[in-house]
Amino acid sequence: MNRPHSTITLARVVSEKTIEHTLVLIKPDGVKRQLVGEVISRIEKKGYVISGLKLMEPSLAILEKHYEEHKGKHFYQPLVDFMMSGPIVAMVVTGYRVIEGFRNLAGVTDPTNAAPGTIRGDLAADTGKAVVENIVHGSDSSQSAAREISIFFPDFPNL
Ligand code: RTP
Ligand code: MG
Repeated sequence: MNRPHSTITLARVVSEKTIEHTLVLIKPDGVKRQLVGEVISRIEKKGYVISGLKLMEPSLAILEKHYEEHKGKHFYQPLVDFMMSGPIVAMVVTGYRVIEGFRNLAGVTDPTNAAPGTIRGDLAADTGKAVVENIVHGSDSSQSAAREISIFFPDFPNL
């Protein structure tokens, strides 16, 4: 059955508007434990697309910008030190509602409470350190995603 032309046009506009990008980081614990492939595999199996990818050692300046909302909290300095303790993998991940969707794939911050089936629930455990080591970071809103992608991928187009 042929749909009216106006319906097809509207559907295309709606779907273009709602495709999102999010910043995902595989933190030093994930890289050290050789979980890069596992994390990427879960993202791709879910149907999201990797649009940017690099292994890097982030500078203090980058981390201070990325974590500026946490400045002054008790875990801020341990978090920055942890994020500088080894290489990380930074990614731009793209898809319909991917910001919310990746946060659901990751599970809640505390791996003890993260649901089985999630990255943090399956692969991480709280070991009582000053900072929770929980394998991945994912942007928590469209504003955070745009801000964080511009920090880690300043040349990323179309934000
Ligand atoms: P993320 O930013 O890494 O995706 O994690 P999130 O939104 O679930 O958690 P957030 O509140 O933004 O905290 C950022 C990261 O700081 C570490 N953290 N440690 N010891 C603690 O109580 C504590 N609280 C937070 C975690 O690595 C968390 O992911
Ligand atoms: Mg956060």
